[in-house]
Amino acid sequence: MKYPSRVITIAGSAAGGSAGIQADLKTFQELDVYGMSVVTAIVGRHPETDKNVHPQTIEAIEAQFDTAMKQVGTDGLKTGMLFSKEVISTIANLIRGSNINAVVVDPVMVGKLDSKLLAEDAIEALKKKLIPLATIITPNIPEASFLLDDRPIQDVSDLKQAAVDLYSLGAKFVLVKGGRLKGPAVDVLYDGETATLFEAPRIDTVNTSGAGCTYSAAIAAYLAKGKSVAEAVGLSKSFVTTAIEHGFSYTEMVGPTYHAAARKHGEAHEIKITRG
Ligand code: PXL
Repeated sequence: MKYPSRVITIAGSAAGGSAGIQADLKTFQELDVYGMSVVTAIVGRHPETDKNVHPQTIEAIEAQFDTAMKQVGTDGLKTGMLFSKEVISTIANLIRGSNINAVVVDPVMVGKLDSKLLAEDAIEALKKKLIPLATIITPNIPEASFLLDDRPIQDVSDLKQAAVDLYSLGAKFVLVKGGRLKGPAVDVLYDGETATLFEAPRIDTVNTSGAGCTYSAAIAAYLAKGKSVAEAVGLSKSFVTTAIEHGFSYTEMVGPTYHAAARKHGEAHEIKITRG
């Protein structure tokens, strides 16, 4: 029997189930990879104290990674919410010590419901210690802008320039996601030589919680299955676009992307791919 490829997510637990570890594991399941998790923090707002981020200890983080690697091993890894510089350094050391080929770093900073997912003093560790170990980084516009000292990103040409400039941080590929621009949802992939544009139609919905997590989890899953980075990005954009199209909400709050959409509705969005 051929076993499914294996992927670890190192991220925060999002109690509402739409983002973070929960989105990642749902995505892994949909894409038939064996999912494992290292929880860095628990995100959930206490109704009285208002405390929203409940960090895990470095010991707990190391213990989870060690268990997953010893019990199973892995073909790929993604990082989401890491929160502190101590956690980022710990994760960078664990990755460096473990010979993993496919490393997706999603530099999450702020959640859709305004939860703060990265401490202010953690950005340097992210840039210097973790991003250089990445196969691919997947910032959205606010994250790319923040990594580039608050540079405004207002159109596709700014997206391309951001991808080119972020490449100097040392990741092998940079994917800057333009979902927050007007018009079609265009993402730019840059590999140090060529920019490739991935375009999907804009979907008119507010229910996009977890879209970024889902996208980077899908990329990690496809890389673990042996796809090239460009193939993994195209397939994952199609997957997440279908999930966004079928997003919904149980309450008046922003709701989740629907991870099972591609399976249930039997459709995958066409993605227009052009050299830019
Ligand atoms: O969507 C980004 C995100 C990532 N990780 C965790 C989150 C969120 C958004 O709320 O809670 C744990």
